[in-house]
Amino acid sequence: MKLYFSPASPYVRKVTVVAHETGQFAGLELVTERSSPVNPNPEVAVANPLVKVPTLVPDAGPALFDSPVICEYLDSLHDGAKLFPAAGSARWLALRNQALADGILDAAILYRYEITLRPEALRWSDWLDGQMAKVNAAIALAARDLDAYRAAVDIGSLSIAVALSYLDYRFPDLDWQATHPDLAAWHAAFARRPSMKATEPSG
Ligand SMILES: N[C@@H](CCC(=O)N[C@@H](CS)C(=O)NCC(=O)O)C(=O)O
Repeated sequence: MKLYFSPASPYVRKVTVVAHETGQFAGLELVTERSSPVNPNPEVAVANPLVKVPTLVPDAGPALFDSPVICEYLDSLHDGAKLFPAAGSARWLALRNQALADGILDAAILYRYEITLRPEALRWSDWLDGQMAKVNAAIALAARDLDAYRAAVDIGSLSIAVALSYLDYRFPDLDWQATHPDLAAWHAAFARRPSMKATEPSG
């Protein structure tokens, strides 16, 4: 299986954490690609018209995107403990937490594109404030609901851990830990998992 990959992408990291947690990382051929809305990568575009990473090209069947779909696909391929709970309230909490974490990433990445890709004269501070308000509100919900998932290792908890790690990587001044010390302690412990250690971002 070929995975279009960027070592800095938190969405890619979700996929590689899932691959490590489920013992499938060695089966992935990582193809490092850079892409952005103003510089789309032509090789990724062949597999994914949205031209985003992660994109997975399985040995058979269509190319898969985006990260929730790839993660669930990988989880369907192994016989160990599942990262996507099969049914019931555990499933809905895990999927909600994945969406919450992906929402943090979506807002943080839009913020980053605004300050790195958009010409300085065209930058819009209200837009930046609006994106960061989403990030902060989503962290607050992750902190409020921590007791419901603190013992879980599933797609929801690992997505939240990856999103918080991305904030630490790209927005070190945000200091969400000061406002949410319990969440910070949980995240520090989760970040020591081998799957997280093996996928630390770079670039
Ligand atoms: N919803 C997608 C988001 C993926 C995404 O935005 N990836 C970024 C890299 S972090 C990307 O490829 N951006 C290129 C673009 O937006 O054109 C997912 O969960 O996979």
